[in-house]
Parts: sequence; C-alpha cells; structure tokens
Amino acid sequence: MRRRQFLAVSGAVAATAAFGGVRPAVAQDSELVLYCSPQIEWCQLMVEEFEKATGIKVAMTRKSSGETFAQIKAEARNPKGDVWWGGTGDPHLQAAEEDLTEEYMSSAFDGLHDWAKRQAATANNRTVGIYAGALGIGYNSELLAQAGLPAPECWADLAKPIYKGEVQIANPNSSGTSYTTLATLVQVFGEDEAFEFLKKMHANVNQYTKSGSAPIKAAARGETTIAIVFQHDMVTQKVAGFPIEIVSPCEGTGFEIGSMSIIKDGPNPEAARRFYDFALDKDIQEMAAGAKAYQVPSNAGASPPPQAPKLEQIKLIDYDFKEFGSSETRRRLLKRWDDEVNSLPR
Ligand code: S7P
Repeated sequence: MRRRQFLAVSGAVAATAAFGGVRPAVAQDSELVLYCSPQIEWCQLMVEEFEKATGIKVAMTRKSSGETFAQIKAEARNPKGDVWWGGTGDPHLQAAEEDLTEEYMSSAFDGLHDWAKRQAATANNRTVGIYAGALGIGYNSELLAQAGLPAPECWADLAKPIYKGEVQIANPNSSGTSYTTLATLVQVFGEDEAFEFLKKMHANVNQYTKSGSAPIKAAARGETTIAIVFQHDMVTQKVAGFPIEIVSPCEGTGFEIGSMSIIKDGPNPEAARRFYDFALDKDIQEMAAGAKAYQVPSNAGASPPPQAPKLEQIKLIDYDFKEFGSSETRRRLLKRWDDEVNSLPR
C-alpha cells in the first residue's frame, strides 16, 4: 500500500523550501519509483539530491534504454514506475506513441534549448529533452599501435577486414546507444546499404554488449580496441586517465536527445511531476559533471561541463527523431537487425 503524507510535516516543509518554495498543505506522495537509463553514478546523484531537496524517498533501478522501454510496456496494465529519467530519446518517443507515458508541461519548459522543446513537441509533451550527445568511434590508442592498425576515420572503415575482432558495440534491442547507431547508419547510407555495412562489420565485432557504454569501458581496460558509443562516454574514460581517442566519423554522425517521461498511471504522480521539474532545473543539470557525465544539458541557462564534446564542432546529421522514434520504424529495424545481422556466424 502506498504511503502518503501531508506536507505540513515540518521536515518536509524545510526540504521543500530548499527547492521550489513552500507548497500548500495538500496530500503529497512520499515515495518515487525512478527508472534511470544514464550512467549509474549520475542516477545515484539524482536520487541523493532529490531526496535531500524534497524528503521524498526514491526507489531507483538503472537499466539501458531499450530494456526500460520493454519493462514499462510489460508493466502497462499495472504500472510500477513513476518517472523514466534519461536514456536515448527514440524509445521515449515510442513510449509516447504507444500511450505508455503522460503529457506534462513543466514550468521550467520555457528555459530549455529548442532541441529539447522539439523533442517534447514530437511526443505531444509526453517526453522532453534533458541532455544531448553525439555518437562516435572511440579507440584505445595503445592497443591500436600495438596491433599496427590505422585509426578509423569513417563509419565505412569499421567494415574493413583489418579490424577483425577489434570492434565492440551494444545490441540495439537493449541499448539506446546502439539503436541510435543503427538509425544513424540508415540515415547516412540508406537502409539497404546500411544493412550491407552492418553485415560486414559483424565479422569485426567481438561482442554485442547489453549496455551502450560497456564497449568504451572495455576499450579503456584493454579488452577491445574500438568501441562505438556516445562521445561523452568516451570523455568519461579519458578523464579517468585511459588512453582513449575520440573520432567523429567523416560521413557525419547521429546524436541523441536524452529524454525524460512520466509513466502513465504510475503510483506517485505528484512526486513524478516534482522530479520532472527538479530534473530540468539549471543547477541540478550542472551537477552532472560531478558524476562524470559529460552530456550537453537541456536547460539553456546551464553551462555544459568544459570537457563535454562541442556539438557545434561535430559534423552532425539531421537526425529524424520522429521517423526513427516511431514504433513502426524502431520495431522494423530491430527485427531486420536480428534477422539479417545478429543471426550471421562470426
Ligand atoms: O552513459 C550515458 C548514456 O550514454 O547512456 C544512455 C544510454 O541510453 C544508456 O545506455 P544504453 O545505450 O545501454 O541504453 C544515454 O542516454 C546516455 O547519454
């Protein structure tokens, strides 16, 4: 049974005053169930800060974007989560289209970058952008030198036989990073050519991981030479001192609008809305670097961490979020990847 409390309780009033001012004495959720898809360190920081600011207890689980989408869909008849925070935008758009998430307009909305607002508009305000980041190719420069290999410069390079067994990427069914890569390749090469490329690159892939950022962690540890991940996840490894180099593919690259959605009919709707407003706040978004998260924040007043990749200096494609976040396209591309790529021997 869900616990409710009245905000007239003094501790909660003090906590609320610290974020967003004292609210009237109305029934208030005392718990929040958070599904979190970015790196665990950032998820934990958000939980700590939200609990401190509001007195609301958070039960958080961290899963990749595709996995979280599948969980929310499986729980649709009896929703258990309140907010899905972070993860690539495409599955958030699919969740909106499939009526799994709620419309909400935050008072912080006007202060967001246009790209974050556009993400909301695409989903009729059932999601919103919270950060952005570009895809890239990362490599361990020491391993590459030891193997006497040239640095890859383009997506097309990753299909070359010289890189046999050297490339790691996540499975696009579980990982939003990898689905963003799949959608990017389709937009760069055209669908059939992209699948021909993926079939050739399959021979070079040593592992399809569950989590999107796992390949660059493996590259940092010397377990793979090349990783396809978001560039901000490469920065995290570089900042930690690992010999990781970042490549923006010559053909142009895709990007994510990391998103946030309120789960439809979740158990704690008031707490969900408070978390949503909290997560769009400038000061809260600026805390990300403290968790070694280097995405570009969606609040236009928030300064990106100095180490964050400069999106304006990267050749970005005009990623079609509406098309590649639609249920029909996402389902079809994932099935095609399962049937034509993942089923091939290596
Ligand atoms: O690590 C941060 C990040 O790259 O992870 C999110 C991602 O969706 C979660 O990983 P999956 O690829 O496994 O789904 C991104 O949104 C975020 O920038």
